[in-house]
Amino acid sequence: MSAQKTAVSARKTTQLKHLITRPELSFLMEAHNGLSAKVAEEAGFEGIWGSGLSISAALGTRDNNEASWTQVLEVVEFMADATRIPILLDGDTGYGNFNSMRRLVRKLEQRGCAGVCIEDKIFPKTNSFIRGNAQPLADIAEFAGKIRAGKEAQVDCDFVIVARVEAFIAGWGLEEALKRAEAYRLAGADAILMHSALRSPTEILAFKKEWGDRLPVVIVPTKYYSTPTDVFRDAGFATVIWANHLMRSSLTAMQKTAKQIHGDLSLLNVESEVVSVAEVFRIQGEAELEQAEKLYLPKHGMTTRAVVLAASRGVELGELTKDKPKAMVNIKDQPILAHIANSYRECGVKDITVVRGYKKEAFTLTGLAYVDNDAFENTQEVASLAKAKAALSGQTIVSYGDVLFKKYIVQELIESSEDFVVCVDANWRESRNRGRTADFVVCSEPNSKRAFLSTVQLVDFVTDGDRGDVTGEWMGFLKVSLKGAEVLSALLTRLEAEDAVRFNAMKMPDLLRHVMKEGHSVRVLYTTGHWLDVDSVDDVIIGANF
Ligand code: SPV
Ligand code: MG
Repeated sequence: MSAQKTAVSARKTTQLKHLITRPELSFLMEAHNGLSAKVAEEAGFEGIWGSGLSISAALGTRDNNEASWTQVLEVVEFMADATRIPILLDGDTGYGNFNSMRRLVRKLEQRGCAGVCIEDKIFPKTNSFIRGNAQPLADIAEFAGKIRAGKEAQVDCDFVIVARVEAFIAGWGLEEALKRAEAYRLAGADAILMHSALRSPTEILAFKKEWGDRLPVVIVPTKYYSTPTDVFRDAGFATVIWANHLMRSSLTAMQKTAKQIHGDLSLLNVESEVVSVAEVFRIQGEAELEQAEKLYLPKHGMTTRAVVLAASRGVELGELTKDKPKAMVNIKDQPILAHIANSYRECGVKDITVVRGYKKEAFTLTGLAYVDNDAFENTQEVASLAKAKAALSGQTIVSYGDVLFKKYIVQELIESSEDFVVCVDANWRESRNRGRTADFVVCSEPNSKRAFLSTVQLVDFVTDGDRGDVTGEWMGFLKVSLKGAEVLSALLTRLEAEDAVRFNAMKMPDLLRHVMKEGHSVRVLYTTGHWLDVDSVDDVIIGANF
């Protein structure tokens, strides 16, 4: 079910009543738990038969009321929760006398079950196909009282009570079947289920001929399965129940799979024979939960991904990057990229996509997703980011493969709620003094106690660090929210389509300028230090103490 409100459809009780009373033949498919109920619904069935045989079998018990009625109720509740179509529960004999029946009806209504079928046998019952002839039938007046009690107990006027006649099963013949059906009709039953264990439909056809249309008639052709459905349709039956076929087919599959795995001690021969776990997640409704998490979880509880741009060589490191890109140069016995990945992981960011380019075969770290910018020699950062567009599908932090950082920087980005957020180092003068090329920025206000309390916005990028209006240095981090990721993704597509040559020359500051030009504000988080842009051999040495 979607997290959004959906239109209220007819009550399940009303739906079931309609299925049983409409002129057109209807079909109920058996289910015995939430999963099989969903399977029945997805196949297109309009209603479910909560089979006593299948539910007891699935619970590993016999169809002799070994499972208590409240245990059955639990199963039915899962089935009702999992589906929108109505359930007619096989309520056996009503699990006791008229009083048990009253309570059963009320509880079924409370649990979202649309109707119940009770059979005129004695508690504890036995399945109709096991020594049917030897089965005693209930006293007609006692059973009629049970039906009346059930009908008077129901709160919802459309709750359906079906009276099941076992006269043919017990070998009593047509006259007894008609007498019982009539008594149950007079007691208020909504329909008659006429059961038969013959291989042909003779008994139920004979009954229907005599009975006419006094009440709708439901049938269960488990034994006379070879009868064409049109025979039932032409005879004017109301509903056909396919009573146990999901349980039986799953048993076939489970027996085969268990035997195969036990024999092989390997999964190789079964994997292609069973549904994927992805299919299991689909039917469980995992996608809805993902959507709901986006709607209801606070932002910091949201999964954040990272995209690390690491396509360039880093010529400024000379010999160090002859055989490997800068991101794979070691600092403290580990590649720079390993330090970056560890810092991200410590902040709970596990889904990390790295854009490779120069010497891509040198990226030997595992646990990272790689995408390639094979045109790295003729393109810039934005073209690399475009290669990772698929990763821009939720809150994402984009950063560089040569920037080391303390984890609080990432934590602050994760906790920020704005759609576009950048980190700016207010100690920018240090960079300027070291003569590095840096992305200096002008922000809506300089770092100060007041800035801490207000929301500072990015105004522009400049290359001249001596300009009077410079307030810091961009550290290469951009966080985009779910919405920001969508905007960025669309912008990348559009810019590339508009002018590929210009696009290929674009750096991240150019992209951020476009973001601002489109009317989106970019929030600035000030920090002071605690990051290192490795762009010289000296930095590699400094990094050892970072
Ligand atoms: C059931 O499905 O549990 C039924 C139908 O009651 S039958 O098994 O044919 O009795
Ligand atoms: Mg049954």
